[in-house]
Amino acid sequence: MTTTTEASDASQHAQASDASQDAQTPESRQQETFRELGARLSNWGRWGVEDERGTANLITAERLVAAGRLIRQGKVFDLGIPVGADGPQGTFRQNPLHVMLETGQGQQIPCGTRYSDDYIVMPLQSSTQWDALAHVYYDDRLYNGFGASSITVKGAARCSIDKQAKGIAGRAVLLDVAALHGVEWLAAGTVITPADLEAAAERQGGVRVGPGDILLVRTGWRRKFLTEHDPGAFLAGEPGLGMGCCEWLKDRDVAAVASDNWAIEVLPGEVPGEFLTVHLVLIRDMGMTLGELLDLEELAADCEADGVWEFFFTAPPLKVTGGVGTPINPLALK
Ligand code: UVW
Repeated sequence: MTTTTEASDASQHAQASDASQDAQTPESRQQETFRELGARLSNWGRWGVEDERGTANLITAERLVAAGRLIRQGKVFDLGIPVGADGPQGTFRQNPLHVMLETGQGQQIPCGTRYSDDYIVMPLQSSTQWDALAHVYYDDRLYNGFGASSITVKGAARCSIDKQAKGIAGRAVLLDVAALHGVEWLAAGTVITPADLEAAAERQGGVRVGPGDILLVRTGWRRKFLTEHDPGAFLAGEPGLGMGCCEWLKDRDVAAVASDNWAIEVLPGEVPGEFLTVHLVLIRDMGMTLGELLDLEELAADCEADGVWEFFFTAPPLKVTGGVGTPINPLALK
């Protein structure tokens, strides 16, 4: 249930957005703080005051049917990184720990039956993942105005990942920004701008990114890890989306964005002293779920070879009750 304060917060945010839109000029946009940008691009209230799915709502039945028609060649690409000890974590998150509970050895079961079982201990953010809409927030408000007190040690009562259980699946487009610039990977700190996204689309035959689409952005950062096997260098920074891309995504009504780096956004960020501001605007203000640590290498090579940069994409979240993220193994189907 939404409290009155929360509902009125959603509507105030929407009004602030309208007012701020009227006042914009190209010059003042460059000066915008992330709070102002967030207010201008806000989707609070757009799908109702109780909504916890955000831009996933843009994947309509009609768009899903059209996306299904993109499966023409029977090719399957799995975009998840291996879930195991050799992953890119090692600083504030650990790699998944996989432990065998049973190997079959020493079991005494009639008729000789033996079985193996296992379990896994992992941060939900340590492998290929979706961020839930409860993953980041500021000023004590989550997406759609829900209070930050809805996140406790028991999990997120609002905007948790299980609220996205019916998605995310639909038409996806890969934009290869590393290939656009002719490099194996972009350097850490490289800001991807709307002009880069436009130029990548142009280089890729003018592929269109439109309403309800899932956008995959390749920076080459996965290839860097596969080449160097250096979690420290992988996590020290990254190339990624700059703040300007938030408006580009909103203008196109993109449903979700995912990348081969660990935070989708450029790090260090564009404003010294600020951290994860693209996350804040996309997740908290626009209600957009972010996909991180995807392996886009095989898919990018195939798209380059056949010139087809659009496909059906599916990456169902685990229904972790109250979870603020989920491991996924996304599939791209052509
Ligand atoms: C943080 O780094 C906090 O989040 P993410 O895994 O979404 O990049």
